Amino acid sequence: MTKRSRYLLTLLGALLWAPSVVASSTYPDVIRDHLGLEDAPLCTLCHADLDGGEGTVVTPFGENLVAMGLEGEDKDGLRRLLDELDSTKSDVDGDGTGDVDELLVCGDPNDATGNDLCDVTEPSFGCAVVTRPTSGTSSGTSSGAALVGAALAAAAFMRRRR
Ligand SMILES: [Ca+2]
Ligand SMILES: [Ca+2]
Repeated sequence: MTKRSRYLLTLLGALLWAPSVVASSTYPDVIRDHLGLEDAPLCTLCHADLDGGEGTVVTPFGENLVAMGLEGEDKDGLRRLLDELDSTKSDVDGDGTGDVDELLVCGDPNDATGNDLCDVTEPSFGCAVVTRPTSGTSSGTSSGAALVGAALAAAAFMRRRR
């Protein structure tokens, strides 16, 4: 095995070890696609902050989905529950407009005062890129570690060639 092939195997291993960041769509993407929205809603539609993650669902909309049986990584279940929310005209904030109807017009189903969900800056990170819920830690951290490992392997290889 040549040094080059060892290097390539090391790099490939590091990349495979990294969590799949782009391969799996997440709940915000499922909501966007299922409802035909222009943009995916922020993680704070359901979660306490933009990091998302298990045990951080705190909003009325998110708590309602959990009460209806939604669990993590159940994209089909989320689609089914969105249809159910739509057909039952669920209105968790009690402002007279259904949750799904609010999402369709950038309204906030968690806020009866008329906040506009589309009038916010999208995060460049957060639950929309977290795809490994079982780790309990940020996958961004392990992804970064994998990339650092790959960079170190490349640097070591380049040093040996000199
Ligand atoms: Ca409402
Ligand atoms: Ca509302």
